[in-house]
Amino acid sequence: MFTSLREWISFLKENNMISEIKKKVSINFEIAGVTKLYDGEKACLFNNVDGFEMPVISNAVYDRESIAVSVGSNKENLVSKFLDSMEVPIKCEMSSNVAPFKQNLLLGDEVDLLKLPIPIHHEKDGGRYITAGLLIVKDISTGKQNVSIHRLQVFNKNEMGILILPRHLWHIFSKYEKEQKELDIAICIGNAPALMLASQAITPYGVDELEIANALLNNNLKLSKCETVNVDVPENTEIVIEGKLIPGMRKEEGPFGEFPRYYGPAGNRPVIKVTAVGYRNDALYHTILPGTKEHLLLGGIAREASMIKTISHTVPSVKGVHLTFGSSCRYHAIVSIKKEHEGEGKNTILAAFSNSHEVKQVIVVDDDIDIFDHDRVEWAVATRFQAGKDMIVVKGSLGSKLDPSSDEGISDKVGMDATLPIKRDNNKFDVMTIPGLDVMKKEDYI
Ligand SMILES: Cc1cc2nc3c(=O)[nH]c(=O)nc-3n(C[C@H](O)[C@H](O)[C@H](O)COP(=O)(O)O)c2cc1C
Ligand SMILES: [Mn+2]
Repeated sequence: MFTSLREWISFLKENNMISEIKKKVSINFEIAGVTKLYDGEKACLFNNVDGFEMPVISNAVYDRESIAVSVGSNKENLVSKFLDSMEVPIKCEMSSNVAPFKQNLLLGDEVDLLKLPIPIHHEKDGGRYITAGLLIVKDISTGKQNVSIHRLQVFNKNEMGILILPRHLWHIFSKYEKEQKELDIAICIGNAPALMLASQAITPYGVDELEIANALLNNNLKLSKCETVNVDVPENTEIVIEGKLIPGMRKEEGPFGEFPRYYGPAGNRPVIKVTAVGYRNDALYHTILPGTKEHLLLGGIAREASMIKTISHTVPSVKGVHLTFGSSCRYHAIVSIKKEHEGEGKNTILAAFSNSHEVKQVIVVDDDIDIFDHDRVEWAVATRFQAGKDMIVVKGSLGSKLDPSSDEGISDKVGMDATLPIKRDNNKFDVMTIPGLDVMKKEDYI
C-alpha cells in the first residue's frame, strides 16, 4: 500500500515495472508516443525532458494488477476493497509538518505554468494539457471537500480552461456562479494511485473522495493547508496549483483526444486563474495519456464497483462486472450472476442500465463463465442466447455524448441475456469434459 507517488515509483523500480527513459524527449507528442508504446505493459519515467528539469511519469498504473497492488490488494479483490472503502470512508487528519510542496512556492506574478513539463498528447489537441491533477474544492457550507480529475488546457502562464461535466464540481461551481463568487480550487499533481482511484468513486454529493482514499490507505493520508485558497490537499503531493474558477468567464478550450479514442470538440469552457504554484525540490510531474489503460481503468474500476452494488440491490447473486477495454471501460458491461430465479438475467440488464447512462451494451452470463475471458463470453452468447427472446433493445435513451455513433448523446441500448434457463434439458446443455484433465500436466508426457 502506497501513500505517495514516490513510494510507488520505488516499488515499480524494485519490481521491474517501470521503464526509465534516458533519451531526451520532447513534451510535443514524444512523451505521448513512448507512453503509448508501453501502454498496458510498464510505467514510464522520463528523466530527460527537453527544456525542463522536472522528470515526468506516465502509465503510473497500467493494468488491474498494478492498481490492485498499489492499494494493497489483488486483482480478484480490488473491486470489493474499493466498495468497502466507499462504504466506510475515514476522515483525514491535518499534518503537523510543513508539506514538501511548500519547498518552492511561486505567488502572483511569479507563477508560470509554462515552466512545468506539461505535454501535448494528440495531434489535434488544442494545446498543452494537464491530465492527472486531482482538483479539490471545499464546500464551505458543509466543510466537506470534493475531488475529481479534469482535463485542463494551459492558456498562458496563469490561466487554464477546464471541462466540467455535470457532476459534483459542476454543482458547486454553478452555485458560486449564480452568486457571482469565485470558487477556490487546488490541483494536485503527483499522487499515489490510491488517490487517483478514489477520485473516480461514484458517490452522492457530499462524500469526500479523499476520505475514501484514506480508507483504502488504512488511515495513513494526511492533509496540508494551501497558501492562497481555502482548500486542504494531500501532504505528499508533488505539485500544487492553487487558483480560482472565475464566475461568468468562458474561453475556447479543446479539441482534445478523449477516452473513447476520438477527439472531443472545442467549446467555450470555464476558466481558472492561478494564484500560486508549489512544488517539492525534486518534484515529479505525472501525466495520463488519454485512452491508455491508466486512464480507462481508473474510471472503469470505480464504475464496475458502483454497478455491482446497484445490480446487487435487485439480483443479490451478482458475481462480477467487467467494463471492457474495447468499449473504453465505459460502454459495454459483462455481468455474471448465479441465477436463482427465472428472469433475473433480464433484471440484471435493467439494473446495469439504471446504474450508468454511459453503458450501451450489457451481456449477462452464468457464473461458470470468466467475464474477463472474451472467448468464453462469446461462447456463452453463441450457445445460451437467442436474439428473439433473450435480447432487449431500448431506442432513443441517453448515452455518452462522447460516443460518436450517438446523436449528441441520444443512444440505443442492447442487453443480451446469455444465462441458461433454470428449467432446462440438462442433456442439451451438458458441457463436455475429459476426466482427469484438471490434474494433467504436459511435462509428464514428454
Ligand atoms: C484521466 C481522467 C480525466 C478526466 N477528465 C475529465 C474532464 O475533463 N471533465 C470531467 O468532467 N470529468 C473528467 N474525468 C472524470 C471525473 O474525474 C470523474 O467522473 C469523477 O468521479 C467526478 O467526480 P465527482 O463525482 O465528484 O464530480 C476524468 C477522469 C480521468 C480518470
Ligand atoms: Mn464527488
